[in-house]
Amino acid sequence: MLLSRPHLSRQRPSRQRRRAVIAGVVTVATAALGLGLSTQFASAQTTLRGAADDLNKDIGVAVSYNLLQNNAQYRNLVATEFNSLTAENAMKWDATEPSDGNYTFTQADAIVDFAEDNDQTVHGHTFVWHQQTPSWVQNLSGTALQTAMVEHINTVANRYEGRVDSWDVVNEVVSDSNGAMRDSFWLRGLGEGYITTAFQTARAADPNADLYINDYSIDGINAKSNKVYSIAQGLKSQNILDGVGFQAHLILGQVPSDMEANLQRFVNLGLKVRITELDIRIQTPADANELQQQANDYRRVTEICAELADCSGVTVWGVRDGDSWVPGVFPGYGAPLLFNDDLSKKPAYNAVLDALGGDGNEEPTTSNPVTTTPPPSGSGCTATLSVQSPWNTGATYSGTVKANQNLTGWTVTWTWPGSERISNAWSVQGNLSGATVTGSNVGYNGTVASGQTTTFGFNITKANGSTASVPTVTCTPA
Ligand code: 9MR
Repeated sequence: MLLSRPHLSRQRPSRQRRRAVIAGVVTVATAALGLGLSTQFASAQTTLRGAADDLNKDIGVAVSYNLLQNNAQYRNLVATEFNSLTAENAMKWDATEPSDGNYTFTQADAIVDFAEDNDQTVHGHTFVWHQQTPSWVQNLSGTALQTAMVEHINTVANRYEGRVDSWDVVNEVVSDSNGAMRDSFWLRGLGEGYITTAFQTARAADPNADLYINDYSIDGINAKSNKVYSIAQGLKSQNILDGVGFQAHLILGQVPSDMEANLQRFVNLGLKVRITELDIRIQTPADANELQQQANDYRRVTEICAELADCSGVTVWGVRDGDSWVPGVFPGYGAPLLFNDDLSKKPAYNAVLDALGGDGNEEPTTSNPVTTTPPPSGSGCTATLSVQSPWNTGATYSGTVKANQNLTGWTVTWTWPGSERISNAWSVQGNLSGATVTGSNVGYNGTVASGQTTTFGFNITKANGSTASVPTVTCTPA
Protein backbone atom coordinates (compact mmCIF):
# COMPACT_ATOMS: atom_id res chain seq x y z
CA MET A 1 0.00 0.00 0.00
CA LEU A 2 2.85 2.32 0.74
CA LEU A 3 3.95 2.05 -2.83
CA SER A 4 0.80 3.83 -3.92
CA ARG A 5 1.70 6.90 -1.88
CA PRO A 6 1.49 9.74 -4.36
CA HIS A 7 4.63 11.45 -3.17
CA LEU A 8 6.98 8.54 -3.69
CA SER A 9 7.81 9.73 -7.17
CA ARG A 10 9.31 12.82 -5.54
CA GLN A 11 11.36 10.95 -2.99
CA ARG A 12 15.06 10.49 -3.13
CA PRO A 13 16.03 7.73 -5.56
CA SER A 14 17.65 5.65 -2.85
CA ARG A 15 14.53 5.49 -0.74
CA GLN A 16 12.39 4.73 -3.74
CA ARG A 17 14.73 1.89 -4.59
CA ARG A 18 14.46 0.43 -1.10
CA ARG A 19 10.69 0.42 -1.35
CA ALA A 20 10.64 -0.98 -4.87
CA VAL A 21 13.12 -3.79 -4.30
CA ILE A 22 11.22 -5.18 -1.39
CA ALA A 23 7.75 -5.00 -2.90
CA GLY A 24 7.94 -8.56 -4.13
CA VAL A 25 8.40 -10.14 -0.74
CA VAL A 26 5.59 -8.45 1.10
CA THR A 27 3.10 -11.25 0.60
CA VAL A 28 5.42 -13.97 1.76
CA ALA A 29 6.60 -12.09 4.80
CA THR A 30 3.09 -11.12 5.83
CA ALA A 31 1.87 -14.64 5.28
CA ALA A 32 4.66 -15.91 7.47
CA LEU A 33 3.48 -13.67 10.27
CA GLY A 34 -0.12 -14.60 9.84
CA LEU A 35 0.58 -18.30 9.96
CA GLY A 36 2.94 -18.09 12.88
CA LEU A 37 5.44 -19.92 10.69
CA SER A 38 8.14 -17.33 10.60
CA THR A 39 10.80 -19.94 11.31
CA GLN A 40 9.91 -21.50 7.98
CA PHE A 41 9.64 -18.35 5.89
CA ALA A 42 11.69 -15.94 7.96
CA SER A 43 13.77 -13.43 6.11
CA ALA A 44 16.56 -14.20 8.61
CA GLN A 45 17.08 -10.47 8.92
CA THR A 46 18.99 -9.71 12.08
CA THR A 47 18.20 -6.00 12.38
CA LEU A 48 14.85 -4.33 12.93
CA ARG A 49 15.55 -2.23 9.87
CA GLY A 50 16.27 -5.19 7.58
CA ALA A 51 13.13 -6.98 8.70
CA ALA A 52 10.93 -3.87 8.41
CA ASP A 53 12.32 -3.12 4.94
CA ASP A 54 11.27 -6.61 3.87
CA LEU A 55 7.75 -5.88 5.10
CA ASN A 56 7.73 -2.43 3.46
CA LYS A 57 7.06 -0.90 6.88
CA ASP A 58 8.72 1.87 8.78
CA ILE A 59 10.46 0.94 12.02
CA GLY A 60 11.12 4.33 13.51
CA VAL A 61 12.70 5.89 16.55
CA ALA A 62 12.43 9.26 18.25
CA VAL A 63 15.88 10.81 18.32
CA SER A 64 17.64 13.46 20.33
CA TYR A 65 19.74 16.03 18.49
CA ASN A 66 22.33 16.09 21.28
CA LEU A 67 22.82 12.34 21.31
CA LEU A 68 23.08 12.16 17.52
CA GLN A 69 25.73 14.87 17.67
CA ASN A 70 27.75 13.55 20.57
CA ASN A 71 27.42 9.79 20.84
CA ALA A 72 28.86 7.70 18.01
CA GLN A 73 27.46 4.42 19.34
CA TYR A 74 23.98 5.89 19.52
CA ARG A 75 24.38 7.27 16.01
CA ASN A 76 25.48 3.92 14.63
CA LEU A 77 22.66 2.08 16.28
CA VAL A 78 20.05 4.56 15.01
CA ALA A 79 21.40 4.15 11.48
CA THR A 80 21.61 0.38 11.65
CA GLU A 81 18.38 -0.55 13.40
CA PHE A 82 15.84 1.98 12.14
CA ASN A 83 14.60 3.10 8.72
CA SER A 84 12.58 6.08 9.97
CA LEU A 85 13.22 8.97 12.36
CA THR A 86 11.07 11.33 14.39
CA ALA A 87 12.62 14.30 16.16
CA GLU A 88 11.71 13.79 19.82
CA ASN A 89 11.76 17.55 20.42
CA ALA A 90 13.66 19.34 17.64
CA MET A 91 10.72 20.04 15.30
CA LYS A 92 8.34 21.32 17.95
CA TRP A 93 7.31 24.97 17.94
CA ASP A 94 9.54 26.03 20.85
CA ALA A 95 12.54 24.58 19.00
CA THR A 96 11.74 25.93 15.53
CA GLU A 97 10.20 29.37 16.19
CA PRO A 98 11.05 30.46 19.74
CA SER A 99 10.08 34.06 19.03
CA ASP A 100 7.78 35.52 16.41
CA GLY A 101 9.26 35.04 12.95
CA ASN A 102 12.65 33.97 14.34
CA TYR A 103 13.15 30.47 13.00
CA THR A 104 15.88 28.16 14.30
CA PHE A 105 16.33 25.03 12.26
CA THR A 106 19.81 23.87 13.27
CA GLN A 107 18.63 20.85 15.23
CA ALA A 108 15.80 19.86 12.91
CA ASP A 109 18.07 20.23 9.87
CA ALA A 110 20.69 17.99 11.45
CA ILE A 111 18.14 15.25 12.05
CA VAL A 112 16.74 15.46 8.51
CA ASP A 113 20.30 15.45 7.10
CA PHE A 114 21.10 12.37 9.18
CA ALA A 115 17.99 10.63 7.86
CA GLU A 116 18.93 11.44 4.27
CA ASP A 117 22.49 10.27 4.75
CA ASN A 118 21.15 6.98 6.05
CA ASP A 119 18.24 6.54 3.63
CA GLN A 120 15.65 6.89 6.39
CA THR A 121 12.17 8.38 6.14
CA VAL A 122 11.18 11.21 8.49
CA HIS A 123 7.88 11.46 10.34
CA GLY A 124 7.54 15.13 11.33
CA HIS A 125 6.40 15.99 14.84
CA THR A 126 4.55 18.37 15.25
CA PHE A 127 2.95 21.63 14.04
CA VAL A 128 0.13 22.35 16.48
CA TRP A 129 0.28 21.25 20.12
CA HIS A 130 -0.72 22.82 23.43
CA GLN A 131 2.69 21.95 24.95
CA GLN A 132 6.16 23.11 23.95
CA THR A 133 4.62 26.14 22.28
CA PRO A 134 6.21 29.45 23.30
CA SER A 135 4.28 31.91 25.43
CA TRP A 136 4.35 34.51 22.64
CA VAL A 137 1.99 32.21 20.72
CA GLN A 138 -0.14 31.33 23.74
CA ASN A 139 -0.68 35.03 24.46
CA LEU A 140 -2.20 35.68 21.02
CA SER A 141 -5.87 35.38 20.21
CA GLY A 142 -8.24 35.58 17.27
CA THR A 143 -6.78 36.55 13.91
CA ALA A 144 -3.28 37.03 15.29
CA LEU A 145 -3.23 33.48 16.67
CA GLN A 146 -4.55 32.06 13.42
CA THR A 147 -1.98 34.02 11.40
CA ALA A 148 0.84 32.75 13.62
CA MET A 149 -0.34 29.16 13.19
CA VAL A 150 -0.68 29.43 9.41
CA GLU A 151 2.70 31.11 9.01
CA HIS A 152 4.40 28.57 11.24
CA ILE A 153 2.97 25.60 9.35
CA ASN A 154 3.78 27.17 5.99
CA THR A 155 7.36 27.95 6.95
CA VAL A 156 8.21 24.59 8.49
CA ALA A 157 6.34 22.47 5.94
CA ASN A 158 7.88 24.40 3.02
CA ARG A 159 11.36 24.06 4.42
CA TYR A 160 11.12 20.28 4.59
CA GLU A 161 8.96 19.70 1.52
CA GLY A 162 10.10 16.50 -0.15
CA ARG A 163 12.34 15.64 2.81
CA VAL A 164 9.80 14.98 5.56
CA ASP A 165 7.43 12.23 4.44
CA SER A 166 4.59 12.72 6.90
CA TRP A 167 3.55 15.19 9.60
CA ASP A 168 1.69 15.07 12.88
CA VAL A 169 -0.28 18.20 11.95
CA VAL A 170 -2.15 18.39 15.25
CA ASN A 171 -1.17 16.61 18.44
CA GLU A 172 -3.37 15.63 21.40
CA VAL A 173 -6.40 17.76 20.53
CA VAL A 174 -8.90 15.55 22.38
CA SER A 175 -9.27 15.64 26.18
CA ASP A 176 -8.94 12.61 28.44
CA SER A 177 -12.50 12.77 29.72
CA ASN A 178 -15.73 12.05 27.88
CA GLY A 179 -14.26 12.47 24.45
CA ALA A 180 -14.55 16.26 24.56
CA MET A 181 -12.19 18.55 22.67
CA ARG A 182 -9.10 19.41 24.71
CA ASP A 183 -9.49 22.73 26.50
CA SER A 184 -6.33 24.41 25.19
CA PHE A 185 -5.34 27.92 24.17
CA TRP A 186 -5.91 26.77 20.60
CA LEU A 187 -9.53 25.82 21.25
CA ARG A 188 -10.20 28.88 23.39
CA GLY A 189 -8.54 31.22 20.89
CA LEU A 190 -9.85 29.83 17.60
CA GLY A 191 -12.66 27.36 18.27
CA GLU A 192 -12.70 23.80 16.85
CA GLY A 193 -12.08 25.12 13.35
CA TYR A 194 -8.36 25.49 14.09
CA ILE A 195 -7.92 21.80 13.34
CA THR A 196 -9.37 22.10 9.84
CA THR A 197 -7.35 25.25 9.20
CA ALA A 198 -4.15 23.51 10.29
CA PHE A 199 -4.76 20.59 7.94
CA GLN A 200 -5.79 22.82 5.01
CA THR A 201 -2.63 24.86 5.50
CA ALA A 202 -0.37 21.82 5.72
CA ARG A 203 -1.97 20.23 2.65
CA ALA A 204 -1.41 23.38 0.60
CA ALA A 205 2.14 23.84 1.88
CA ASP A 206 3.28 20.29 1.08
CA PRO A 207 0.67 18.48 -1.02
CA ASN A 208 2.74 15.31 -1.10
CA ALA A 209 3.34 14.78 2.60
CA ASP A 210 1.04 12.41 4.47
CA LEU A 211 -0.88 14.33 7.13
CA TYR A 212 -1.67 12.69 10.48
CA ILE A 213 -3.70 13.46 13.57
CA ASN A 214 -1.82 12.07 16.58
CA ASP A 215 -2.91 11.28 20.15
CA TYR A 216 -2.36 9.08 23.23
CA SER A 217 -4.81 6.77 25.02
CA ILE A 218 -6.61 6.17 21.72
CA ASP A 219 -5.02 2.75 21.17
CA GLY A 220 -8.20 0.86 22.09
CA ILE A 221 -11.83 1.66 21.44
CA ASN A 222 -12.96 4.24 24.00
CA ALA A 223 -14.58 7.67 24.25
CA LYS A 224 -11.37 9.43 23.29
CA SER A 225 -10.65 7.29 20.23
CA ASN A 226 -14.32 7.61 19.23
CA LYS A 227 -13.89 11.38 19.20
CA VAL A 228 -10.70 11.12 17.13
CA TYR A 229 -12.63 8.81 14.81
CA SER A 230 -15.32 11.41 14.21
CA ILE A 231 -12.74 14.19 13.70
CA ALA A 232 -10.86 11.92 11.30
CA GLN A 233 -14.03 11.18 9.33
CA GLY A 234 -14.63 14.89 8.84
CA LEU A 235 -11.06 15.66 7.78
CA LYS A 236 -10.90 12.64 5.49
CA SER A 237 -14.10 13.70 3.76
CA GLN A 238 -12.33 16.96 2.86
CA ASN A 239 -9.26 15.02 1.70
CA ILE A 240 -6.99 16.83 4.13
CA LEU A 241 -6.13 13.82 6.34
CA ASP A 242 -4.08 10.75 5.40
CA GLY A 243 -3.50 8.95 8.67
CA VAL A 244 -3.99 8.57 12.38
CA GLY A 245 -1.08 8.30 14.80
CA PHE A 246 -1.57 6.10 17.85
CA GLN A 247 1.08 7.13 20.35
CA ALA A 248 0.86 3.90 22.37
CA HIS A 249 2.51 5.06 25.58
CA LEU A 250 1.48 1.81 27.25
CA ILE A 251 1.66 0.24 30.70
CA LEU A 252 3.04 -3.30 31.08
CA GLY A 253 0.41 -5.95 30.32
CA GLN A 254 -2.10 -3.43 29.06
CA VAL A 255 -2.04 -3.65 25.28
CA PRO A 256 -5.75 -3.04 24.64
CA SER A 257 -7.44 -6.27 23.56
CA ASP A 258 -9.33 -4.32 20.90
CA MET A 259 -6.32 -2.44 19.54
CA GLU A 260 -6.31 -4.25 16.22
CA ALA A 261 -10.05 -3.75 15.78
CA ASN A 262 -9.60 -0.09 16.68
CA LEU A 263 -6.90 0.48 14.08
CA GLN A 264 -8.92 -1.47 11.55
CA ARG A 265 -11.90 0.87 11.86
CA PHE A 266 -9.67 3.82 10.95
CA VAL A 267 -8.25 1.86 8.02
CA ASN A 268 -11.83 1.22 6.95
CA LEU A 269 -12.22 5.01 6.58
CA GLY A 270 -9.50 4.89 3.93
CA LEU A 271 -6.81 6.16 6.31
CA LYS A 272 -3.35 4.93 7.15
CA VAL A 273 -2.55 4.15 10.75
CA ARG A 274 0.79 4.39 12.51
CA ILE A 275 2.13 3.56 15.96
CA THR A 276 3.93 6.83 16.57
CA GLU A 277 5.44 6.90 20.07
CA LEU A 278 5.55 3.35 21.39
CA ASP A 279 6.91 2.70 24.85
CA ILE A 280 5.78 0.23 27.53
CA ARG A 281 6.54 1.26 31.09
CA ILE A 282 7.28 -1.05 33.99
CA GLN A 283 7.42 -0.41 37.72
CA THR A 284 11.12 -0.28 38.43
CA PRO A 285 13.22 -2.21 39.09
CA ALA A 286 11.91 -4.54 36.40
CA ASP A 287 12.42 -8.29 36.93
CA ALA A 288 12.96 -10.97 34.26
CA ASN A 289 9.28 -11.93 34.13
CA GLU A 290 8.29 -8.33 33.59
CA LEU A 291 10.83 -7.90 30.82
CA GLN A 292 9.39 -11.01 29.19
CA GLN A 293 5.86 -9.65 29.53
CA GLN A 294 7.11 -6.41 28.02
CA ALA A 295 8.54 -8.38 25.09
CA ASN A 296 5.16 -10.02 24.59
CA ASP A 297 3.44 -6.64 24.65
CA TYR A 298 5.89 -5.19 22.11
CA ARG A 299 5.42 -8.28 19.96
CA ARG A 300 1.68 -7.85 20.00
CA VAL A 301 1.74 -4.18 19.02
CA THR A 302 4.25 -4.85 16.25
CA GLU A 303 2.21 -7.79 14.96
CA ILE A 304 -0.87 -5.61 14.73
CA CYS A 305 0.97 -3.15 12.50
CA ALA A 306 2.66 -5.90 10.49
CA GLU A 307 -0.68 -7.53 9.76
CA LEU A 308 -2.42 -4.34 8.64
CA ALA A 309 -1.38 -3.38 5.11
CA ASP A 310 -2.30 0.23 5.81
CA CYS A 311 -0.22 0.53 8.96
CA SER A 312 2.74 2.58 7.79
CA GLY A 313 4.98 1.64 10.66
CA VAL A 314 5.92 1.57 14.31
CA THR A 315 8.05 4.25 15.96
CA VAL A 316 9.50 3.66 19.43
CA TRP A 317 9.83 6.76 21.60
CA GLY A 318 13.56 6.70 22.23
CA VAL A 319 16.51 4.36 22.02
CA ARG A 320 17.78 3.56 25.55
CA ASP A 321 15.69 3.18 28.68
CA GLY A 322 17.72 5.94 30.30
CA ASP A 323 16.77 8.39 27.53
CA SER A 324 13.05 8.01 28.12
CA TRP A 325 10.71 10.73 29.33
CA VAL A 326 8.84 8.14 31.44
CA PRO A 327 10.63 8.22 34.84
CA GLY A 328 10.44 12.01 34.93
CA VAL A 329 6.68 12.03 34.45
CA PHE A 330 5.71 8.73 36.11
CA PRO A 331 7.98 8.36 39.17
CA GLY A 332 8.60 4.69 39.97
CA TYR A 333 8.10 3.64 36.34
CA GLY A 334 10.69 3.22 33.63
CA ALA A 335 12.54 0.67 31.48
CA PRO A 336 10.05 1.27 28.63
CA LEU A 337 12.22 0.90 25.50
CA LEU A 338 14.09 -1.73 23.46
CA PHE A 339 17.67 -1.08 24.59
CA ASN A 340 19.46 -0.97 27.91
CA ASP A 341 21.62 2.02 28.72
CA ASP A 342 24.72 0.23 27.41
CA LEU A 343 22.81 -0.25 24.13
CA SER A 344 22.48 -3.99 24.73
CA LYS A 345 19.22 -5.48 23.47
CA LYS A 346 16.33 -6.24 25.79
CA PRO A 347 13.93 -9.19 25.27
CA ALA A 348 11.53 -6.66 23.75
CA TYR A 349 14.01 -6.01 20.95
CA ASN A 350 14.00 -9.67 19.94
CA ALA A 351 10.23 -9.80 20.11
CA VAL A 352 9.89 -6.81 17.77
CA LEU A 353 12.42 -8.29 15.38
CA ASP A 354 10.55 -11.55 15.45
CA ALA A 355 7.17 -9.90 14.90
CA LEU A 356 8.64 -8.14 11.85
CA GLY A 357 9.56 -11.54 10.43
CA GLY A 358 13.27 -11.29 11.28
CA ASP A 359 15.38 -13.72 13.22
CA GLY A 360 14.74 -12.60 16.78
CA ASN A 361 15.29 -16.07 18.25
CA GLU A 362 11.99 -15.58 19.98
CA GLU A 363 10.16 -18.38 18.26
CA PRO A 364 8.82 -21.13 20.49
CA THR A 365 11.68 -23.33 21.59
CA THR A 366 11.83 -27.09 21.22
CA SER A 367 10.61 -27.47 24.80
CA ASN A 368 7.33 -25.96 23.68
CA PRO A 369 5.34 -27.72 21.00
CA VAL A 370 4.85 -25.35 18.13
CA THR A 371 1.73 -26.35 16.29
CA THR A 372 -0.93 -28.98 16.40
CA THR A 373 -1.34 -31.41 13.53
CA PRO A 374 -3.97 -29.83 11.30
CA PRO A 375 -7.30 -31.66 11.33
CA PRO A 376 -8.10 -33.58 8.16
CA SER A 377 -8.94 -31.41 5.19
CA GLY A 378 -12.42 -31.44 3.75
CA SER A 379 -14.21 -29.61 6.53
CA GLY A 380 -15.19 -25.97 5.89
CA CYS A 381 -12.30 -24.63 7.89
CA THR A 382 -9.35 -25.81 9.91
CA ALA A 383 -7.65 -24.03 12.78
CA THR A 384 -4.40 -24.37 14.63
CA LEU A 385 -2.80 -22.79 17.67
CA SER A 386 0.84 -22.02 18.18
CA VAL A 387 2.71 -20.80 21.24
CA GLN A 388 4.38 -17.53 20.30
CA SER A 389 6.19 -16.92 23.53
CA PRO A 390 5.88 -18.63 26.88
CA TRP A 391 6.95 -17.31 30.26
CA ASN A 392 6.71 -18.87 33.71
CA THR A 393 3.11 -18.09 34.44
CA GLY A 394 1.68 -17.42 31.00
CA ALA A 395 2.11 -17.41 27.24
CA THR A 396 1.06 -15.61 24.12
CA TYR A 397 -0.61 -17.74 21.44
CA SER A 398 -1.36 -17.15 17.82
CA GLY A 399 -4.34 -18.88 16.21
CA THR A 400 -4.79 -19.43 12.48
CA VAL A 401 -8.05 -20.18 10.70
CA LYS A 402 -7.72 -21.61 7.20
CA ALA A 403 -10.74 -21.52 4.93
CA ASN A 404 -11.41 -24.68 2.91
CA GLN A 405 -14.44 -22.97 1.36
CA ASN A 406 -15.46 -19.31 1.18
CA LEU A 407 -16.28 -18.29 4.75
CA THR A 408 -18.50 -15.49 6.00
CA GLY A 409 -17.75 -16.32 9.62
CA TRP A 410 -16.17 -19.02 11.75
CA THR A 411 -16.18 -20.49 15.23
CA VAL A 412 -13.28 -22.27 16.89
CA THR A 413 -13.48 -24.40 20.00
CA TRP A 414 -11.10 -26.37 22.16
CA THR A 415 -10.63 -27.53 25.75
CA TRP A 416 -7.55 -26.77 27.81
CA PRO A 417 -6.06 -29.97 29.25
CA GLY A 418 -4.75 -28.22 32.37
CA SER A 419 -4.88 -24.95 34.24
CA GLU A 420 -4.42 -22.74 31.16
CA ARG A 421 -7.03 -19.96 30.90
CA ILE A 422 -7.26 -17.05 28.46
CA SER A 423 -6.69 -13.69 30.15
CA ASN A 424 -7.09 -11.43 27.13
CA ALA A 425 -7.65 -11.99 23.43
CA TRP A 426 -7.69 -10.09 20.16
CA SER A 427 -9.43 -10.62 16.82
CA VAL A 428 -11.68 -13.28 18.39
CA GLN A 429 -14.74 -13.05 20.65
CA GLY A 430 -17.02 -15.40 22.59
CA ASN A 431 -16.77 -17.59 25.67
CA LEU A 432 -13.04 -17.45 26.01
CA SER A 433 -12.17 -17.54 29.68
CA GLY A 434 -13.15 -21.07 30.76
CA ALA A 435 -11.68 -24.53 30.37
CA THR A 436 -13.63 -24.97 27.16
CA VAL A 437 -13.12 -22.09 24.78
CA THR A 438 -15.60 -21.11 22.08
CA GLY A 439 -14.57 -18.12 19.98
CA SER A 440 -15.85 -16.56 16.76
CA ASN A 441 -14.56 -14.01 14.30
CA VAL A 442 -14.83 -10.33 15.05
CA GLY A 443 -16.23 -7.83 12.52
CA TYR A 444 -13.39 -7.64 10.07
CA ASN A 445 -11.93 -11.17 9.97
CA GLY A 446 -15.01 -13.32 9.33
CA THR A 447 -14.89 -13.23 5.54
CA VAL A 448 -12.09 -15.50 4.36
CA ALA A 449 -11.81 -16.74 0.79
CA SER A 450 -11.24 -20.44 0.20
CA GLY A 451 -7.56 -21.25 0.61
CA GLN A 452 -6.85 -18.06 2.58
CA THR A 453 -6.12 -17.68 6.28
CA THR A 454 -6.84 -15.22 9.04
CA THR A 455 -5.39 -14.98 12.51
CA PHE A 456 -6.37 -14.25 16.06
CA GLY A 457 -4.44 -14.29 19.30
CA PHE A 458 -4.58 -14.37 23.05
CA ASN A 459 -2.61 -14.53 26.26
CA ILE A 460 -3.10 -17.24 28.87
CA THR A 461 -2.24 -17.65 32.51
CA LYS A 462 -0.95 -21.05 33.61
CA ALA A 463 0.59 -22.81 36.59
CA ASN A 464 4.08 -21.52 37.33
CA GLY A 465 6.60 -23.46 35.27
CA SER A 466 4.09 -25.67 33.45
CA THR A 467 4.31 -26.20 29.71
CA ALA A 468 1.96 -24.17 27.55
CA SER A 469 -0.07 -26.89 25.87
CA VAL A 470 -1.36 -26.86 22.32
CA PRO A 471 -4.87 -28.30 22.17
CA THR A 472 -6.52 -29.55 18.99
CA VAL A 473 -8.98 -26.99 17.65
CA THR A 474 -12.28 -27.63 15.94
CA CYS A 475 -13.31 -25.04 13.35
CA THR A 476 -16.89 -24.61 12.10
CA PRO A 477 -18.06 -22.21 9.37
CA ALA A 478 -20.78 -19.73 10.44
O1 9MR B 1 9.73 12.84 24.92
C1 9MR B 1 9.43 14.21 24.95
C2 9MR B 1 10.14 14.87 26.12
O2 9MR B 1 11.54 14.85 25.91
C3 9MR B 1 9.63 16.28 26.31
O3 9MR B 1 10.19 16.82 27.48
C4 9MR B 1 8.12 16.26 26.40
C5 9MR B 1 7.55 17.64 26.58
O4 9MR B 1 6.20 17.60 26.80
O5 9MR B 1 7.58 15.69 25.22
C6 9MR B 1 7.93 14.36 25.09
O6 9MR B 1 7.33 13.79 23.95
C7 9MR B 1 5.90 13.79 23.96
C8 9MR B 1 5.45 13.90 22.52
O7 9MR B 1 6.01 15.03 21.93
C9 9MR B 1 3.93 13.94 22.43
N1 9MR B 1 3.34 12.81 23.08
C10 9MR B 1 3.78 12.56 24.45
C11 9MR B 1 5.30 12.47 24.50
C12 9MR B 1 5.78 12.13 25.91
O8 9MR B 1 5.44 13.13 26.79
